[in-house]
Amino acid sequence: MNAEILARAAELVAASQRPVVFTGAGVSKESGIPTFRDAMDGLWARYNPEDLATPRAFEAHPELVWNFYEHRRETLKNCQPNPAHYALAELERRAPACVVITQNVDGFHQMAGSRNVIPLHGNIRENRCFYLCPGVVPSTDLPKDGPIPPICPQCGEKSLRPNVIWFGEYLDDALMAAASEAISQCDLLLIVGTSGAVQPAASLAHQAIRMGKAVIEINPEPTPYSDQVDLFLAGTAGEILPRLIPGSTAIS
Ligand code: BV8
Repeated sequence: MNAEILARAAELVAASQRPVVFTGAGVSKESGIPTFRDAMDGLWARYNPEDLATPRAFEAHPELVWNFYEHRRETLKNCQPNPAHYALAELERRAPACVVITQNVDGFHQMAGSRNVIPLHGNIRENRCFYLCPGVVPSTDLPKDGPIPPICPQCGEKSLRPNVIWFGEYLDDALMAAASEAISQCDLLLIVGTSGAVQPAASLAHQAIRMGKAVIEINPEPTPYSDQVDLFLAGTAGEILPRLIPGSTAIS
């Protein structure tokens, strides 16, 4: 890591009053969560997540898709937020206007202490009725036996489904509007651990670039953003963020 680039980035972060952080699966990699473009493991090796994370796949193969999410929830049980998540929570303590816009569904930003989080793609720890019953059912409250997928306890008819946004489903308008507004108001955007492949979320970083915001990207690999940002820091989130935001403590 080039010490000069790192020092410049640390200066921008320290001076920022309204930072926004746009995160993807890479920020959770050092927690032990495979990214979307990592090869799937074991039983799931032959599946592409994007083929399973769709309403059509759920309607055609409800048990397979449900078990795909149960597998991911099981993985989550053995994982914790990593220093990258804690550094971003510390950033919010120093700059209370800080907003984290995340594509991730693992809830680790919130667990690490970030409060202004916009979870564009939902929360894998919750479920909702496949039909339209209101409310969510935490995975911890699911029945231990009975049909797979479980039946919605409200309508008693339709299956429950993970409370995430699948490919081919619209994002919540209010969340996208809040994310776009945060980008408009920010004085610095950090892009951390995303390939920028998934729309319309990826367009938010392009909005900041178009608006001439100061933009720093952290990723071990270059992405479509990298030649348009002010500073590209080649490295991992868990290694770099604590150096940009020193003093963050993991909440025990
Ligand atoms: C929609 C929840 C309208 C589910 C997810 C143009 C405009 C609008 C839509 C589209 C469009 N083009 C195509 C579309 C359709 C589609 C899409 O974007 N497809 C892509 C694949 C081309 N978009 C949609 O369907 C969206 N809906 O547009 O509605 C509509 C309606 C009907 C018909 C058409 C359109 C909904 C998208 C939401 C999908 N749901 N998650 C679940 O999790 O199961 S997205 C999923 O991918 C995850 O949330 C993940 O976060 C996200 C994005 O990927 P990344 O986070 O970037 O992860 P990735 O693995 O790609 O990259 C990881 C990066 O980390 C890499 O760069 C790597 O180098 C880096 N890294 C690795 N280690 C580290 C690291 N970085 C830092 N530190 C490390 N240690």
